[in-house]
Amino acid sequence: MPLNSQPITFEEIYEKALQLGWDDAGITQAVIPLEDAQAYSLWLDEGLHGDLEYMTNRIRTDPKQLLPNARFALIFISNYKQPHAPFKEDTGVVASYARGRDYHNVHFRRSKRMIRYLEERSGQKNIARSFSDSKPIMEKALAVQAGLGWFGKNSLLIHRRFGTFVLISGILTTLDITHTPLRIYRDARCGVCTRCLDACPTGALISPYKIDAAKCLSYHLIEKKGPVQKNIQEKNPGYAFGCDICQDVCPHNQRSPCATSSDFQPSSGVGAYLTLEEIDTIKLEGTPLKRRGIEGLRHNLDSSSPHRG
Ligand code: B12
Ligand code: SF4
Ligand code: SF4
Repeated sequence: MPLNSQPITFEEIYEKALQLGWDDAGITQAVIPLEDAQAYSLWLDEGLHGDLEYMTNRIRTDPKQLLPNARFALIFISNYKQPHAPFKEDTGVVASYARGRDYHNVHFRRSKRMIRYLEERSGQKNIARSFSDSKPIMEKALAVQAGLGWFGKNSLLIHRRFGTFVLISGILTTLDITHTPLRIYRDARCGVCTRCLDACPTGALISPYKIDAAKCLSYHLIEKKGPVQKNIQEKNPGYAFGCDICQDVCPHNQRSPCATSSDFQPSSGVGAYLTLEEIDTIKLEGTPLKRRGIEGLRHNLDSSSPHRG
């Protein structure tokens, strides 16, 4: 039996999302806009995904392949902004998103509780499927459609309030949810600014809104196996894992608030800095660095040169 026979409203989901620890939420039809599907197709055709084989799974433009009869995508935002950590000699900087707990796990736990709530509230089972960088689906495109922000030239979602230092998660659902559509920011909003393109140390932002993944430090220090290529090593200004440069320079991040969730605080994970000396004793379990492993992090640290101004 449903908890309550009234139609489910987005307002109650929003309240629940804040209780579960998310910082914002939006709703949109479970459909990827044609322009995003086309931009993705072009990006693949140009080979800009590098060796990221998982990116060639074209079902990411069709959420109904993940959940047949999906009507809506609920999109949730976690602000993870951290105080700026300057580069230091003989020490590698960990990208802000990776200093605390692994967001995949954090979002999985929160989504499980949200789905249980939706099931109890509707009295129905098998009505939802969650994702957070864990399923083939275009998360930023859905977040834009849900009115949560817009695309920046650094190719990231710029959230209306929190800027780019946000992580996305979502739930597809077959339920009907009463809501008032939010304003959608589809148009380009960076104006003449090109700070992210100018600051990228590897030239990965090859043109506005377009990234060559295989040039991005994040690809080399997180995704790729084995030692870091020489030409990339030379351009790494001092990162041990990931890269924040195209976000650090963005004007939309200058006044946004730092994260309040304990999950994303450096004290709950590896923190902002790593050195070769501590690498064997560091606890990677439950943090994003687990993906790269000790050997990979050693390669990263070998490659991260101190900032040369
Ligand atoms: C593949 C991937 C990567 C790759 C490639 C990055 C990329 N931009 O695609 C690599 C390994 C390099 C990477 C790096 C990072 N990633 Co990543 N990554 C993804 C993943 C799995 C897919 C992204 C994707 O669909 N790419 C395909 C291309 C075609 O899409 P796109 O670049 O977004 O292009 C769109 C826009 O450019 C737009 N567009 C095109 N032309 C135009 C023109 C105009 C005028 C406009 C307005 C728009 C527009 O249309 C395109 C399609 O929507 C997502 C999770 C997910 N499932 O969505 C996370 C995700 C994008 N990553 C995330 C993060 C946090 C990062 C890093 C910051 C990590 C770090 N600190 O090191 C860096 C940032 C690098 C960067 N500048 O993008 C977050 C981003 C949150 C946000 N604020 O947007 C996501 C959403 C994960 C999550 N669940 O939170 N990532
Ligand atoms: S994360 Fe770093 S290397 Fe990748 S696009 Fe942004 S500035 Fe360039
Ligand atoms: S740095 Fe400038 S161009 Fe890049 S995303 Fe931010 S506002 Fe847009």
